[in-house]
Amino acid sequence: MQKLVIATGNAHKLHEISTLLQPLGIEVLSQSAFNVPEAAEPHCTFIENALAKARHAARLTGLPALADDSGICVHALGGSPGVISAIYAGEPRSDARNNEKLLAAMHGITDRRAHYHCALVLLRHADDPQPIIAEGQWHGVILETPRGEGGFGYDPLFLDTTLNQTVAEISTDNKNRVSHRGKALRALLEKLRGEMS
Ligand code: ITT
Repeated sequence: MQKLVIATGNAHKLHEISTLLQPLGIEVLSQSAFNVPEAAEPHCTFIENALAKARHAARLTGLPALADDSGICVHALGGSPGVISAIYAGEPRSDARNNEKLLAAMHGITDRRAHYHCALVLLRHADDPQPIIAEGQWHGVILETPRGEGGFGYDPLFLDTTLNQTVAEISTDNKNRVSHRGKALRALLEKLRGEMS
């Protein structure tokens, strides 16, 4: 595989995934370079939505495609916002309003445990019957006030209790070392290598 389309419209995800794929020598292309419009994400599981996005991009570009569907799952909220993390506070999407809504929903809740989940699907072509699938999780807690300027989404509220830093306080490289996306991508690459050997 020489070229790979990253099936996302999220520039932060694209940056994290491209950084992780850099050592492989694959030409990583953004779906926006092909004017691929946003895919529908009607499903209630991360993995189904990731498959839908990868298939959409592979079909429209004629190239292998890798999609990421991810979100934050808060234990005390029964796993919410989950698959609707990007639009938790409605359209137009806004990280600031999503964070405010999450803080309001967790007002007075002492169990602050949460995890990020990432599902990755790689399709060699649109009708690939054997998608390469990998998932990863990152456990932490939701703070009561945001901290840090980096990252995106819920990163200023998500504290890694081992590092004692929010994700918005760490670099992309450090995030990729421990994140849900980093874990999923390393697992995916392991499967890809196994297949090519
Ligand atoms: P694409 O569908 O185009 O990939 P998206 O942002 O809409 O972009 P998702 O539907 O997978 O992607 O929603 C992911 C949302 O989950 C994202 O917008 C954030 O709100 C949250 N999220 C996922 N991973 C995150 C991370 O590493 N840091 C912060 N928030 C994250």
